[in-house]
Amino acid sequence: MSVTDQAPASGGHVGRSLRRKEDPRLITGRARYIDDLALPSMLWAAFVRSPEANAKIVSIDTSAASARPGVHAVFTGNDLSDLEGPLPMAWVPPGVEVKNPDHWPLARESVKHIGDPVAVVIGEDRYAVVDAAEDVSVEYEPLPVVTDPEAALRGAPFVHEQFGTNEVHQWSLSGGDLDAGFAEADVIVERRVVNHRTAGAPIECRGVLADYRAGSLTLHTSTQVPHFVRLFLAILLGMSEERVRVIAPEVGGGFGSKLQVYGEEVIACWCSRKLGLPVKWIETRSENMAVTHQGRDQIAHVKMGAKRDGTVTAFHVKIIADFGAYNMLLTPLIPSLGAFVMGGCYAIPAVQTDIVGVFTNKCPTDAIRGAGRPEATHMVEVTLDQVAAELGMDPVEIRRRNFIPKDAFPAATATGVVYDSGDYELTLGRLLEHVDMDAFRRDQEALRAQGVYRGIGLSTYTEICGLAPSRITGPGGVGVQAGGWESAMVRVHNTGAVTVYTGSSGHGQGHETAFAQIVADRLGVDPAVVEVMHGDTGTGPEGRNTYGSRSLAVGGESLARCATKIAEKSKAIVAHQLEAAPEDIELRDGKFSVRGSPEKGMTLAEVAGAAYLNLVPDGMEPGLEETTFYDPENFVFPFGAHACVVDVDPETGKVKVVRYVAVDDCGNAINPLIINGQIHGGIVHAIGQALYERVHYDEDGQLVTGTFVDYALPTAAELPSFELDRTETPTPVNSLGAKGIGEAGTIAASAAVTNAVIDALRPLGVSYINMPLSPMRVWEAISQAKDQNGGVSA
Ligand code: MCN
Repeated sequence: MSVTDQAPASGGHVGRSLRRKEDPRLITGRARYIDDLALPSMLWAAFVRSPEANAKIVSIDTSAASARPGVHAVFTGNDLSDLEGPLPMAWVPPGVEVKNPDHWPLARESVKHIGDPVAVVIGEDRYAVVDAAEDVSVEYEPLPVVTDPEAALRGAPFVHEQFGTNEVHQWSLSGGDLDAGFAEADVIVERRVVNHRTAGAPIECRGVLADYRAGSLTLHTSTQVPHFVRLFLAILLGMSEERVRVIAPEVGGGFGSKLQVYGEEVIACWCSRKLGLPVKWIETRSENMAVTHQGRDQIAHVKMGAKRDGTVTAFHVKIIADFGAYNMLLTPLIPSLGAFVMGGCYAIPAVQTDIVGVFTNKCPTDAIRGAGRPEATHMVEVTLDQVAAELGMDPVEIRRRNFIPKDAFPAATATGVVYDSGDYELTLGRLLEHVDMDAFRRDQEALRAQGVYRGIGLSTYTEICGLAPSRITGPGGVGVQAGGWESAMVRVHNTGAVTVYTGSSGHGQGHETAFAQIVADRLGVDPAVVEVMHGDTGTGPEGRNTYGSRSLAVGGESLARCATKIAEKSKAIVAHQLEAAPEDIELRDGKFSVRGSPEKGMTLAEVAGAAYLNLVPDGMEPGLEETTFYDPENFVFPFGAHACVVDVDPETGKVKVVRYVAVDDCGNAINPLIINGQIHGGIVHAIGQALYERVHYDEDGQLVTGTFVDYALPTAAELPSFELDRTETPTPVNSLGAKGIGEAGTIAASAAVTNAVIDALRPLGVSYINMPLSPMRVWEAISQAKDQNGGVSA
């Protein structure tokens, strides 16, 4: 069942399930991705990448490659010595030492992971440059490799010798009296929770087309963050920022992996400037698997204490976070994002998260959908079920006992993070209307008698999104070197058509539709005549782009405020034209009309006509265009309750998801259809991690899962149709009352799947298991439990 088709109470466009405006071009092959773009005299780039996971570069011989027909140049790291600096890492938390080795776009003296680029070949033919790259002869002196983060923390070999350690940093967030919490606990549960490494795996791999001409640079790149890329290109290339334009055309998914400033972007621009011709590079899938940043990869030692009645008294988490070989844009920040919601939706009086970042000889990690919050949610939700089992309590009951009550909002957690709004009983209650637990337990019992091992798992989550408030994300807060606002510009044309510019940079989320709905309602027009422009730094104001489910709560609110400014100006113009008082003008049925005399009014087109004919009140500027920068006071905290039902085959260990029910609350809905799409994608992402996907390196640092044959992505064939429902608890943080939804499914689902598998396996003596719940891992856990006659397997 779904609430998606309910009409909104307001009668406007917001709250309606409009079909996405962008879809016709996307599904009829009319959209333009990087690989559809070509420029006259365009050259192609191919990279020479390290086959070694850790090695000194002894020599590079480019002569054979350079001599090939059509090759214009071969560059190595030393050729790029005029770059103004290495690739950026933008997290500088006050008082925390972060070891940050220079990370050059082309390796200079050594390589630190498989795929590290050592040279680039530029030539006329897309395929000939790949052949030529194979002719570049690189002599490496292999060095000892470390891939296991726990081993890396114990000592040598060191990924970066100069530090004499593999530890990147330590960071903690705590609140409440942990010792007292554990002292009053009747049970204490400790587990080792492994959240393995995953890939972003977008449909479109990365790609760039750089064009430097007449002192200006234009880069087309498949990115989530064109404004960040422009800033760092200007800095690294020593150019004035207004001479750099970055355009993200259609982006075929990012899932966090395109929230980055990548070396290939810098190199293509540098080469274009050097050679005076456009340069294009399209990433192969194998490259994407090896060198596009990956995510998760945390090992947590969790400890939760609770009283006999189920009240959780303390939660302590120690995380070892595998950062791979370098810090990328936000690498060390990612586990900290999880720490902000480590207490989940529970009133836990003492919570502490201690994070240690570690270098290993693997591809760097950074934000992948959820970025730290899926890991935290997994820790708290799985551990809570373990505590419930220890106490012989029902998983529903233990959650209810610990929920932050709805009248406590805005609610400060133990760590001082203030949750904006929530009603956790509401979403759980709604979930239980869909899932009859008593009936499920009876069926489960009956099925077991027939040899079917069915289990159910819950995940009641809250997350932190709407990544913004500068006071928290900026240098004075957690230390990202960027303000957290978002911009908007609304331009009403002479005819009343509207073009809006947003600094958010959507790449599959449906912004063009949802944002048009918001503006349409504030201006009394049809969303069809509202065009949403994004992803081009050459148009619209400065922007902060798309990640952290921020676009609606920050970018959408910015647009709403901007449209309200237009509406206010329109009212003043109408009042002037109709000789009424501005406060008597209301927007009603698509017209700015005089209250009480609906026949006396003007449409937006008529207002725009007056504004451009300068028929405006004395002292008012002509035209109908406004700009807004909006920086919220707080994050927003969506929440929900998910249930997963699985069948486990005890003979093979294969897990099948037979039912998935999700009740989410992202505040007021702008477009329920889009919300459902986001939740669908999010849940699949997490089920993928729980059951199938794992980036795996062997001990020598070789990537074992370099293709989609080895890295298994779930498809519709493996999954049931999801059952979605929604409640609406508005946030007081913004005027839309809306929170984010882009990552919620991913944040919630892996714990629900894992708890379901454990529930199914309990009769076989398995009480705990870590992801990925592959047939082999599950089968081993069952066998081990049989041998031990019941016990914990990890
Ligand atoms: N929305 C809504 N009502 C709400 C909340 C959201 O109608 N109350 C709509 C928004 O208007 C927007 C969409 O839902 O159209 C998602 O909005 P939001 O939650 O603000 O998230 P963002 O747009 O900032 O998207 C970022 C988020 C992240 S962080 C990742 S990663 C991710 C994701 O979105 N990557 C995606 N969803 C993705 N979807 C696609 N197709 N491709 C990706 O790469």
